[in-house]
Amino acid sequence: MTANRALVRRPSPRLADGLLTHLDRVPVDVGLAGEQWSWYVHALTDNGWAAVEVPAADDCPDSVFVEDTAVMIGTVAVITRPGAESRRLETAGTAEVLAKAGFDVRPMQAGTLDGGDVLKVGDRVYIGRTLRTSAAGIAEFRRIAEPLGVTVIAVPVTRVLHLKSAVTALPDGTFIGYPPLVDDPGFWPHFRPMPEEPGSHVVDLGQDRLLMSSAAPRSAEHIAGLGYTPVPVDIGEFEKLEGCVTCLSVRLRAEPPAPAG
Ligand code: CIR
Repeated sequence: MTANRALVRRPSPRLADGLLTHLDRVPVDVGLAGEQWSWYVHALTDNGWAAVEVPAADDCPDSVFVEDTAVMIGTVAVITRPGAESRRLETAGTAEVLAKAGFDVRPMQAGTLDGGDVLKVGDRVYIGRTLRTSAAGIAEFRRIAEPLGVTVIAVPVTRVLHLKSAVTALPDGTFIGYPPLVDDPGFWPHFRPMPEEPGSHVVDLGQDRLLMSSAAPRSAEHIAGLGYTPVPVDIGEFEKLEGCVTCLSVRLRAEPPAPAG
């Protein structure tokens, strides 16, 4: 297993039935979503991330949002218990791929937690307490993760679906978000406001390159002004379902030990 791989999962033909919490339903073009997914995967591979496909889960409308099913802490893969019952079936496929790749797979046994609520910055792991992630889920995650050397910090989130729908971080540790959707901007050390809602989500591709939604050109310009290279990608069909750039992949940065024998 080489480093710099990313899990992705092809959209279900039932994508348009995906869950909505804060947005009104608008028609989703499933064909266009498939193309956008390919562009997203290309943006990863063009920037040095080999894509590892989790087999598609055609009966699970939200399965493309693979981030919600696993959280990586080095070579440990915490398999989540998604807050929406309809999404629980999605985790088995992710767990299987990660186990086969040699990661130490640890399924959560209690509470609920979505990967979209987990923001890792160095050895700190911020977890959104949301409609999807319960107090018991945070406690369970803490039980699994803290012995691995990280500190878990819980953050109440009320205005968006997941913590990372509101706040993500630049490689230098600056937190970014769109203030009307951030519960308490003052909570975050070094908070930098972004001028557009989709501008609050970045995926660190390494080498100062940041994957972002093409729906946030002014935020991209702002981020470019900080010395980073934005990599814009059109994920409009997924944004209609409360998805963002983070939720379409899980980056695997650590290399699991080679199997014995
Ligand atoms: C859901 O409500 O579960 C999906 N429609 C969207 C999930 C987006 N996931 C994420 O941001 N991590």
